[in-house]
Amino acid sequence: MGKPLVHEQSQVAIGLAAGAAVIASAVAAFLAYNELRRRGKPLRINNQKDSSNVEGALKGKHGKLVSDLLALDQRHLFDGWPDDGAHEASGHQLLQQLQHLDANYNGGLKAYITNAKKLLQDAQAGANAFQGFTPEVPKGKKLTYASEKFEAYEQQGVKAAHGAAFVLVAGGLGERLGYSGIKLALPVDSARGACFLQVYTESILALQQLAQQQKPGCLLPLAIMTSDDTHQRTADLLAEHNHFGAEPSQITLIKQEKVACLVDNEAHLALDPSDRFKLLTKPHGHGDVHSLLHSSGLLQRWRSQGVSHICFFQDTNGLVFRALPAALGVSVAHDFDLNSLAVPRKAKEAIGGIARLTHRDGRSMTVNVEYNQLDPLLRATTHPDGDTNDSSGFSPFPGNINQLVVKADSYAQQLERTGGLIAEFVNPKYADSSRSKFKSPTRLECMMQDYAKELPSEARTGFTVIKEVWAAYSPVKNAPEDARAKVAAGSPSHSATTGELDIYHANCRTLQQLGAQVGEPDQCNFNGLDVELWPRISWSPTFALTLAQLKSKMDGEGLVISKGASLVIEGADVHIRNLRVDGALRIKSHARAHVLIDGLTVSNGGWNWRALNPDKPAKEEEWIRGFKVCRKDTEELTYSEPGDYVVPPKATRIQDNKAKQHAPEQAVQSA
Ligand code: UGB
Repeated sequence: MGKPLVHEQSQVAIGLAAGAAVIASAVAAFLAYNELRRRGKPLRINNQKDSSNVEGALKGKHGKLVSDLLALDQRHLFDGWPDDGAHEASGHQLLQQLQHLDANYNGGLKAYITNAKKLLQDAQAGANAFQGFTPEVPKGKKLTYASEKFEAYEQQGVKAAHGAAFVLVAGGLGERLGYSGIKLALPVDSARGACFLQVYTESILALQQLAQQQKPGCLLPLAIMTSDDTHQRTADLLAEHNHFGAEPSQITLIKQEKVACLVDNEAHLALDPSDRFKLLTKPHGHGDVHSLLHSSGLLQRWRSQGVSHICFFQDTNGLVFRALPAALGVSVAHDFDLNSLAVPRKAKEAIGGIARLTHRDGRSMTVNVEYNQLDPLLRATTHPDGDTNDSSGFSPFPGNINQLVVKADSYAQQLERTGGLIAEFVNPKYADSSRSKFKSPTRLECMMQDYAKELPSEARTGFTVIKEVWAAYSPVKNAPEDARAKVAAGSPSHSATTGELDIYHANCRTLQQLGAQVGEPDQCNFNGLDVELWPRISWSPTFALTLAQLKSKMDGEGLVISKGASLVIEGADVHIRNLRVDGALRIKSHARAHVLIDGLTVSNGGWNWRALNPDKPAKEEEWIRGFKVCRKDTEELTYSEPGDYVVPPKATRIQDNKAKQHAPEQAVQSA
């Protein structure tokens, strides 16, 4: 069967265009070749007799790119190619990689190298990226976690959630953590054992269930930005777990491309020391997320589906959804185009500081000043002592935790204008005082939060500080050794150890606020870090995402958790009226199983978080935490069928008002 004519015509058109491009590129290559000859630049690509490889490359389909690269002083890429043709395939591999990098950077490699030269020169000269700006402490919304105000915003966020979409940036390598897998696959806590991607997806589904009360049937979309380092493993993790209960169509992976590494201030592209026909590349930073949402058409699709707000978050903050609904509420209440979540920040902590910057010319903006730029900026302007704590024990500049809520309409307009491109920076680690050598190759990067810098002055930008760091932020970023060094320098460790322990801490503190009696934490040392190990309480987002849900399902005053105890709750319709745990209890129930715990006491050997013995084998996830969990005894309450369950059964005879409210009316079964 013949192809439709229109298709054939377009193929011809493409063929003509391609032919023209080949001619144009050959002409360009020839002109570049002559230009180089005229300027006396040697075109020979090795120091031996032959230049045929570069000439071959110049004549081939990558000719234009090769001539551009030669003109950009990148001759070293072709130096030393053997002239016997033995490495033709490898040469081809390098040319293809160059072509790929060229195609995936706005303006191509020419723009990349030109931008890099400028930024590297500025960095070498120690140029101040905020020249002309004076920083001051900005004014924003400050919320006490679990206060009435917090809850009111949280409820407002829940009401608006039917218009929410989520974006998780997860292209980072996790090099600093020293973990070989993807960080999204790490367990958030060992008690429940669910990984970050599971907890994030379940949180969105829990919010979706609440949102469906406003808009029946709505599905909240999630985009995950991956990179070559994380893409396949993220896709596999989702596939292996049936997308953690989400509709596959709800989740879209958008892959960012890497950029070439640079070896020196002249922006020479870095070849892989183990393969001279391969360039070293690295991720370009989380700022790529904006151009990808634009170029993939996803943002437009979401808007046509009624998305009003987009919530951005990062790969390893297990507490992110404790504050995100309230931040959405703040955005809606104040009609913010951009709202950044923040927490109090320790001076020199490796999170950006939010500052209001006013330029000599009168312009001003409220933006993140990244941690490596804040100290020099303060020293050069208003704070001669630099980035220091004030009498509160924290820096006066709130810490950006990179959870952003943007209004979809103005975001789309902005991306239409800029293509989602974000200003880049370079951060080489120098090996010498004259800043002429790098310790290792660097690359250009861009940051998600710098979107704020691109906004017009009339944009409504704000930020929301959650006053208690423990309630909203504990990322998993640093390997044990670096974590110890951070603590020694007065900063939080942001380690796998604290990432887990802070979940228990937050849960215990929240339950205490509801009136529960919770045992004291144990004082432990894991991986050389002195830490507090609170009772190991963990619940799924389906059990409670918001404070209102937690209050409706948990009667704090009826809950007693002993020192060292463990409690894990999974299930949407579990209600706890009266429970005492001195040991380990795990409750797991079907979405349509109504479970009431009323008058249960659990006493058993429980679970123990034991510091690792360096001479005994352990899993990588355990090494980075410094402990393993020994489960001696567990009381398991599992309800895999829909129905009504009361535990212990005698609870059905309790005739007080609460019991009447919760006790099932029909069949009552025991566990
Ligand atoms: N990421 C990508 O998706 N692609 C990339 O190319 C790089 C990273 P890091 P960083 O936690 O609160 C940020 O490396 O950059 C993803 C803010 O800039 O963990 O040191 C990566 O997978 C800082 O202001 O963080 O610092 C991860 O999910 C502060 O907010 C995310 O981007 C700090 O995070 C962050 O990458 C923070």
